[in-house]
Amino acid sequence: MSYIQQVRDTVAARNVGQPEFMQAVDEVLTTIAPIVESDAVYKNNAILERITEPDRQIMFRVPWTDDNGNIRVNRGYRVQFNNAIGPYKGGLRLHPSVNLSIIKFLSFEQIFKNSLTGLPIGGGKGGSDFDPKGKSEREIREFCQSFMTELARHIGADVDVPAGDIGVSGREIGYMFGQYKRLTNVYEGVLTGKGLPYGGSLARTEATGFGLVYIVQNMLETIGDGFKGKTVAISGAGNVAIYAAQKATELGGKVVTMSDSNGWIYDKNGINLQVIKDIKEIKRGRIKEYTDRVNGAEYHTDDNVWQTKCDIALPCATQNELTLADAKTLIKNGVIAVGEGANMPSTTEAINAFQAAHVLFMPAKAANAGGVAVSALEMSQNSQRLSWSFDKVDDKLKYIMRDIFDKAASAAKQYATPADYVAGANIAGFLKVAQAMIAQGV
Ligand code: NDP
Ligand code: 2IT
Repeated sequence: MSYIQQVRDTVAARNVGQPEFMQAVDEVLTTIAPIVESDAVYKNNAILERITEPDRQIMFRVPWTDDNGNIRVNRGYRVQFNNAIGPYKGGLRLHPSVNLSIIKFLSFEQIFKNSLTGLPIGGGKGGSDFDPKGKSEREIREFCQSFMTELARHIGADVDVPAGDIGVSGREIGYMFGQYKRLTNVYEGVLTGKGLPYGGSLARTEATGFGLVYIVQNMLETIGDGFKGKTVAISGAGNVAIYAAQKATELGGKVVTMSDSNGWIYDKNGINLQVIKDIKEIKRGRIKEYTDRVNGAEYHTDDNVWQTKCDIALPCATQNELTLADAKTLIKNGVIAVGEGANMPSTTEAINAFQAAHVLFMPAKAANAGGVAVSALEMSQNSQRLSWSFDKVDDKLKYIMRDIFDKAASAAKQYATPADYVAGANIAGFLKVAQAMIAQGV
């Protein structure tokens, strides 16, 4: 049995009932095989056994009281996966679907994504099965404070620096930052995605969506193309989706779909983002309201956005939201490029179908790395006690996305198949972390 297969079987036996985590591990192990099999140094140092086992997994009780005075209990998580190249870094997700498998897959992916950014950040992720939907401002604040009361003892500006993810935006980061400061009496860049008045970075809000569009544009340029004149389907209507839609539109694309967990909208004239921002960022409403405000727009609850004919597809909602059947529909409708704004939004079978059909495909670890990259720039600004202009951060983001593209493209060419950015991103991300782990001993 090959070393890779042996490790894969051990990881599967040790993590029973964690399908998302195994999906992420399988993809990485399969694609880095050429590297690992070409040099005994990885096996001799047990790099695969080590890189698939988190440094530590923290699970804790989060008690809070609702507006009716009932005591409620959620489960909190922080999985600190790997700090070979920097402090653990990665978001916090608040969603009822959160479990250990989901946090572990996200944390594992973060190792390679963060490595690709070229910045000194390790891999971590956390969150809770708390459902922010329909909660009052007071309930959100109390939950965040209770969550941080335990999390605070495990994090720090040079230890582990959480940020936002699904259900966690500037509001939640603010409450958590305030509680960390009260508990520790330390004013430090312990969280990123902070508000601008207290250490947040300009362009962090935009970074993931903008970065996604920058790297997809880089990928399209390899075939002499770009966003201009293209029809773009986007899923989700949260932080990543909104700023991906904004940049895609700025580059001349027409975004015709967005969605939330209840349904999706189609606007043949191109989505009006001011309306979306008002519904989602200000009123925290449902996407259905778009049709009340924009003439001619359609709202659907059957099927999903991938039924729409488009040139470019940007899944920006959640894991496994784009299946083999969706991929086949997109391919049949002539899709040219797919860029993953969400983490692991395409199933393994969907990715295989895109690659077999020679659709340009940029995987999440590369495609959505702009968010965490600007988080790392926020850490730099906090350490320097400076704040940079929007344009300075945005320029750095563009450069970083181009660099990630180059690294993934050249690793694909050298070790796998040209334009296989899945393999390229995994290999390039892995090499740096593996070298650091070997250098630092067992
Ligand atoms: P938000 O909470 O801002 O938005 C999430 C969006 O996706 C909402 O429209 C939400 O709809 C929808 N969604 C979430 N879960 C589901 C689900 N189970 N089924 C259907 N729709 C769902 O999150 P973000 O935009 O920050 O995150 C989106 C994706 O991008 C996630 O995969 C995240 O891990 C990834 N990502 C985020 C980064 C960031 O900087 N924020 C960085 C890199 C990746 P509803 O409101 O109805 O729940
Ligand atoms: O998945 C991700 O990269 C994020 N949610 C952002 C993490 C961060 O630390 O900014």
